[in-house]
Amino acid sequence: MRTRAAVALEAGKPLEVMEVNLDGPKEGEVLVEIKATGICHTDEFTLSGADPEGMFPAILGHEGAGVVVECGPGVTSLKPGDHVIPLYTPECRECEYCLHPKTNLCQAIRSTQGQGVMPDGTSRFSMLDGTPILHYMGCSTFSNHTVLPEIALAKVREDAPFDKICYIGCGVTTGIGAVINTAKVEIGSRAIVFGLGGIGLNVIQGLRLAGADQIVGVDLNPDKVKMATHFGMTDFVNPSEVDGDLVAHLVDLTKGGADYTFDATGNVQVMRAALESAHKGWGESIIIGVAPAGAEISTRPFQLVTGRVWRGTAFGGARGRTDVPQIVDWYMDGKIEIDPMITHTLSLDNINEGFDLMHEGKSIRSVVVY
Ligand code: NAD
Ligand code: AHE
Ligand code: ZN
Repeated sequence: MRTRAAVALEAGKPLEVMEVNLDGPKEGEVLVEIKATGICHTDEFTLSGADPEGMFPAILGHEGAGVVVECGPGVTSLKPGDHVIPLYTPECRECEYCLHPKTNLCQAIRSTQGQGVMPDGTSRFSMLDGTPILHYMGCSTFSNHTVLPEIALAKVREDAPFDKICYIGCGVTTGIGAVINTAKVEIGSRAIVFGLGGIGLNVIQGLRLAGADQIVGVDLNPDKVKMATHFGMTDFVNPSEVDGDLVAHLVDLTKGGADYTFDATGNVQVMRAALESAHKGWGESIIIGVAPAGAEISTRPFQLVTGRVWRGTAFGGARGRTDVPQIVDWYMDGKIEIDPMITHTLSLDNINEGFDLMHEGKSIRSVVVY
């Protein structure tokens, strides 16, 4: 079939909206009509050329929601008409990782996914002249139609609005999951969240859900304060307004350091500050941000010797097929909020505006509605 997609032809260039060819689903695969997709900072990261796994031409996008159109041979858990959220972290329920209680990082298709192809080693997308186009994070939600493996789709309830629940495909689940699944924050905790964007705000709403007493937000952009306060931030720190050392200021503000700190910036200097503002003896720092190729984290080992813990999380530690339908229920039941964070709604033709808004710090989430 033919479909319309925003194609990343090369790093650092705007996406180009065009008609592309899409082959039907093969064994174990599913054709999905994408109804809406968010634009995550990770899409920008890959488009910028900073992603060691970035390859072009590719169809980016990994925060979508849509409807099953056709199932390939052997697909048993989905049927045409089902509402689904694509999963860049699949859940095969069979691999060593899925069977281990301590991780959500299903590895069943990770190597081909990283190469931009389906599990059989080929792409379903191509230009009208036949040139192959790569998939991205196994999702490619910047296309009106896409093909995914069955294990990379969460079936969700049909009364949930696509233009909101698409955000559960990455940002919402990553932020809330980092608190609930990865850090396992206890009631009464003190926490610091670095970066009050599409992920950091969801960390904040996760912290409120978990019953944290103090939620400090740190961002260079003061325009983020209003929204962060709405979601539960109790104190705001703008590093550019702190006299002297940021870490010392945060340790003082949290009466000795935070029980939990979260990096949602992708900046390795910020990651260090996050680790070092965690409480001596027990503070845990969770890295969520994705850092550019070649970037490395550092700290004095003494920081860890004296009891701080440095950890990371992908997709908030969520097992997508199991946990995503539940998070959709939380949204539909009013337990979590999504609507205020979707600050801009765009058409596919205007998708590059979403990247401009992100660069200008004017959006939290831009959502493309097909
Ligand atoms: P975003 O652009 O919406 O938000 C980033 C925020 O960080 C902005 O508010 C910005 O002002 C702030 N910021 C930037 N530099 C800062 C600094 N030095 N000090 C303080 N604040 C600073 O991005 P997002 O969509 O929220 O994504 C955040 C990060 O999380 C990105 O690196 C993204 O790639 C990553 N991410 C990781 C996962 C995962 O599974 N681990 C999932 C989604 C996103
Ligand atoms: N390709 C990058 C790493 C990118 C990365 O860390 N991705 C996160 C999800 S970000 C979603 O917005 C992730 O899930 N990582 C686990 C995985 O297996 O990719 C690089 O540095 O190579
Ligand atoms: Zn993302």
